[in-house]
Amino acid sequence: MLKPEIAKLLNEQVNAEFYASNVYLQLSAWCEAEGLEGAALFFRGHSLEERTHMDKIFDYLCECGIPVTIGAIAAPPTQFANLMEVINAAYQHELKVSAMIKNIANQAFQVQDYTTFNFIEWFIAEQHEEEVLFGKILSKAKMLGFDGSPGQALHHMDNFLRALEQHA
Ligand code: OFO
Repeated sequence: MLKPEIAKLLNEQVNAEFYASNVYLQLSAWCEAEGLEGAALFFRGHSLEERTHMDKIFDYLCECGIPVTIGAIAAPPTQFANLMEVINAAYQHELKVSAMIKNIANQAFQVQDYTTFNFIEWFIAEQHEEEVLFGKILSKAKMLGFDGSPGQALHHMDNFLRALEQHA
């Protein structure tokens, strides 16, 4: 049986992953509207991935006999100056999620809930992967001297993001 505080954190994470999925869907919509098809594809893929994260936690709570509550999901940000701002927003968002996941691991460990601790380890590895991925994207932007302005670097970044999604 899950301790109520752990069940609460996991339920909050279900909603946070739902929000993350919407954040990426909105970023994808922004990119589509800007004609950045590669970036749109990349963020669309990420949106779907976040949805699978939500499912994973949802299933775990169901297995543990905890009724899941889906709350109101806040609207994600819609206004961005350029693709660089979009990439930075995504990276910052991932850092926030990493902190939430680490907090669950920490709390589970403290109350000796090793089943949840073991379950959440997958998410720790996943967040590490996400941070590495966004680090790679930021390095590419730096290499190209990309600051979000229109031009060749923007075209390269769009293609780079498309390639990342196609090889994911
Ligand atoms: Fe759910 O992994 Fe990113 O946020």
